[in-house]
Amino acid sequence: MTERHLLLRTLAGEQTERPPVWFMRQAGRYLPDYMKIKDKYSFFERVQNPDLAREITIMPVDQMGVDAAILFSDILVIAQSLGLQVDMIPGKGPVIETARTDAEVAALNVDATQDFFKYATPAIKSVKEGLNNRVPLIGFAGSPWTLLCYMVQGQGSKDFGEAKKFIINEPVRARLMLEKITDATIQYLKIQINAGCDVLQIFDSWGGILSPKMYSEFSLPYIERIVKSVKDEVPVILFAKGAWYALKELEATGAAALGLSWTTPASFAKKICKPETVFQGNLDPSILLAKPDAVALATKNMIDSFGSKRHIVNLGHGVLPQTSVDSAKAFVDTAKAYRY
Ligand code: 1CP
Repeated sequence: MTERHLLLRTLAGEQTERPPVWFMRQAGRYLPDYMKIKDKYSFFERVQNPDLAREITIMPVDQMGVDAAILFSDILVIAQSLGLQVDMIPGKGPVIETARTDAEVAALNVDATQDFFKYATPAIKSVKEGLNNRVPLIGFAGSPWTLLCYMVQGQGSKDFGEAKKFIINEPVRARLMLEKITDATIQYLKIQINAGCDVLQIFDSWGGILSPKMYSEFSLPYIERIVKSVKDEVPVILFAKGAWYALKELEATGAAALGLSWTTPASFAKKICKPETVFQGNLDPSILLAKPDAVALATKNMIDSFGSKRHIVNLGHGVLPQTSVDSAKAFVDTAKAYRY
C-alpha cells in the first residue's frame, strides 16, 4: 500500500501524474491550532509526548492537504542527546549550551544516544497510527556541520562566525565533534526507520555559508557517511541550503532527491546533475506572504521551471511564521491541481 504514495513513487523515479507537495516547517507557527498547543506545553513536551507529537505532525495533513507528514521534532535533539542543554526561548529561538574546549568536546557522549531517544519510538508509532497510511512520514536530522554551528555558536546567527572560527582554529577538535554528531545521528535515524518513518530528510541549513573547499572538508564527508548508512533502507532527501556548488557531490552520495533553495534555479541544477536526479523545492518562502492568486501563479511557474516529472514541490527553505493559511493552501492546491 505504502508503495503507491505519490512521494515514494517520485523518489523511486517513477512517472507520476502530478508532483507531490509538502513544505519545510509545515507543522508550526503559521497554523492557529498549533499556537493553541504551543501555549499549553513546552517545546520538548510537544516533541516527546506521543499524543502531542501525533496531533501536531498530522495537523498540516488534515488542514493543508499535503502529500507527506514530517515528524514534529527539531534538529537540536542531537545536541541534547550528546549531553548539551537546549532551551527554546519564546521570541528568541533556541539557546544551546556550547561545546568548544577539548574537555567539552571529549564529554559529548555518543553512548547515551539509545537511552536519550527512548521517547522517539512511541512518538513515531503514535504518529504512524494516526496517519493510518494516508501519506508517508518523513523523519529527519540536521547535518553534522549544521549541528556544530549551533553547538559552538550557542544560538542562531547570520554568519555563524564562532563556528567558522572554531573549524579553522581547531580542525582536529572540530573533526572529532563532527564524528560524534555523525555517530549519534546515524543511530537516531535508524531508530526513526525502525519505528516506521518512510523517508528521511537531512537538513544542511548552513551548508551554503561554507566555501566549496571548506564544505568538502567539514560538511560533505559526514553527510556522505550518514546517507550511505541509511539509503538502502529508506529514500533520503538531502537539503543543503545554498550549497549549489556541491550538487554533483551531493548527488553522488546516493541520496534519492536533492532539495534546492530558491537561489539555485532548476535550469542550473539540471545542467549539473544526471537526467534521472529528483529535485525538491524551491519556491522562495517569502512569496507565500503574497495574496493566494499571486502564490498560485508563482507556484505554477516554479513547477514549469523543473519541466520534468522528477520533482517534489516544496519551498526553498522553511515556511515563514507570518504566512497566512490561505496563501500556504494556494501553494498546496496549485501543486495538487497540476497535471504533467
Ligand atoms: O515552539 C515553537 O514553535 C518554536 C519554533 C520551532 C519549531 C516549530 C523550532 C525552534 N523548531 C520547530 C520544529 C521543527 N524544526 C521541525 C518540525 C516541524 C516541521 O517541519 O513542520 C523541523 C523539521 C525543524 C528543523 C530545524 N530546526 C532546522 C532545519 C530547517 C531550517 O529551517 O533550516 C533548523 C535550522 C532548526 C533550528 C531551530 N529550531 C527552532 C528554531 C526557531 C530554529 C532556528 C534557529 C535559528 O537559526 O535562528
